Amino acid sequence: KKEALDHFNDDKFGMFIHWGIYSILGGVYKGEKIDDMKSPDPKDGAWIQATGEIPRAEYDQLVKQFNPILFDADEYVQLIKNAGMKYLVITAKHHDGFALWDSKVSTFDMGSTPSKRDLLQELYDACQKYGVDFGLYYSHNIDWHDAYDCNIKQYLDFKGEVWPEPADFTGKKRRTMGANLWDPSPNTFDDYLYKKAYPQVEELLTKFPNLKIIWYDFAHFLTADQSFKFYQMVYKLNPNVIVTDRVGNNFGDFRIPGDNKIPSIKEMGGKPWETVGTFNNSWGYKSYDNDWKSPYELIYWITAISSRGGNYMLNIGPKGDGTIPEQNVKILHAIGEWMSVN
Ligand code: FUL
Repeated sequence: KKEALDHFNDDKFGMFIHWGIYSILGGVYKGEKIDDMKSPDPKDGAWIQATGEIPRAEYDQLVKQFNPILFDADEYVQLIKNAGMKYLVITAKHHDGFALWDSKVSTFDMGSTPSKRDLLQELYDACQKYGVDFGLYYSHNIDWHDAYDCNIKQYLDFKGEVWPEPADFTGKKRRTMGANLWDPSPNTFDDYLYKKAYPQVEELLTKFPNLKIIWYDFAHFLTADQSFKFYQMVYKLNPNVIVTDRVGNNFGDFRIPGDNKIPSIKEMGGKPWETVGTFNNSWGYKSYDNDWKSPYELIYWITAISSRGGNYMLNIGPKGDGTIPEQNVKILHAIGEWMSVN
């Protein structure tokens, strides 16, 4: 583990990729821009199902439309390399529950799309070819497709409160989603864990022997036993894979301060850490979010973070067809130029 963590720490700069069936929508559903304040992450295109309260059966239809014929793994990895990035982490499964590979335990997956391609494998192979470290994001707790009601119930029981708390991510008070169980999954949480989440994590670790990172996220409703099991199974399957502390309950190998947050060194308590950041205000593709950070701002983030000893993982949200928004490409080229002389 120590070696794997030192290696990670030396990587310094990486690319986060949020990509899934939500990318087809680009933040727009039935002609409406879905961008209000009722979801915990209202600005995120990857949250469109929750923010837009799209029923699961309707959302499922996107699977049949996902056919990213323009995706070119080599182009992605070259872009990463040229920008001076050393690793990537891509969303194998985000909160909507869609698996970006052909999963044996779910039909809500790449295998049910019209595409015959194995996108994660293509990206993994390109990473091996160009010497870029490959990691996977996996939403282990939140799964709107197969575990939604239980997340809510668990939390209500636990805290005696509605979910989410009307906490304030953005400076504005937002509506609480507590009463709004928009389309609960009938699954028990144990069903979800044992029939979907644990087997899928195992699938991924087996499929990608040179995997470097499992990026678990958003463990707010997990018990310590559940977090530990998610942590331990990665270790047992491949002890060289490092895990985010968002696995929950103080487990994990490296720390993630809040999204888009530069922490003080003291806050990180001597552990390796990584800041994850957006280019605009969204993780998933959002067709109308043009609030791009400039290359200058991003160079500030890179230097501020690395001077504090952390890693910076900058996110792109590819479109449903597999192309990368033009502005991302331009800015990454500019960063690459700066990197090559510094
Ligand atoms: C958060 C998620 O809710 C966002 O959608 C995104 O994936 C970010 C990196 O982490 O917890």
